[in-house]
Amino acid sequence: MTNGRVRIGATVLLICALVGTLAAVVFAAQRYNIVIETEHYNAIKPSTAVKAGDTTASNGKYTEYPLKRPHATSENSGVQGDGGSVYFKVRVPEQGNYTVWVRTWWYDACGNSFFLVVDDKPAQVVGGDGTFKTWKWRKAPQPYALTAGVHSVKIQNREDGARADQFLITNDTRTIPTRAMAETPDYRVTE
Ligand SMILES: [Ca+2]
Repeated sequence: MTNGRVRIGATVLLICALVGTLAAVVFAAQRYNIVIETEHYNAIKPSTAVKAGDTTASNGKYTEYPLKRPHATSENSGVQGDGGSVYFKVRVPEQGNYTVWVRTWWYDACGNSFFLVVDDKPAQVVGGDGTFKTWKWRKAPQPYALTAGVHSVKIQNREDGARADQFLITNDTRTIPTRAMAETPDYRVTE
């Protein structure tokens, strides 16, 4: 009798645990990792240019603020870049807080940042770190509260010699990109 009660109790606990797990799976917020190649822009404005033939860049291509001679004058003149940019339209499937990462390559300490402009929100500076001449993901300092629907993303020149390969928009705080990611064309708005 006692064994029977224990067995029933264990069975009830197991069922509760299974129902709880199922509910957690069903009701967990959907996680989205939206990845776009920078060379797949909707618009590009000089001096930002596309470069091809880099086997270390995803899809072999990237966009850059070409190196100038003399180097590193744009950010010292108060102009902050030359107005060049790449512009994208991205479909966000669900309302939420999204972090933007950009896979970038820096020339040196005077060529290590971009402006990131999402919709009409204030520009954020991406970069400023000291890892040079290798592709690395850099995160925009602040996440964005985005509605479901189409949003604009602009990567704008700030310091010459800076390159961008891909960007990632994610509502998953556990996503910490370390290498190139597969593009998600479903979220690109091409019209
Ligand atoms: Ca690329």
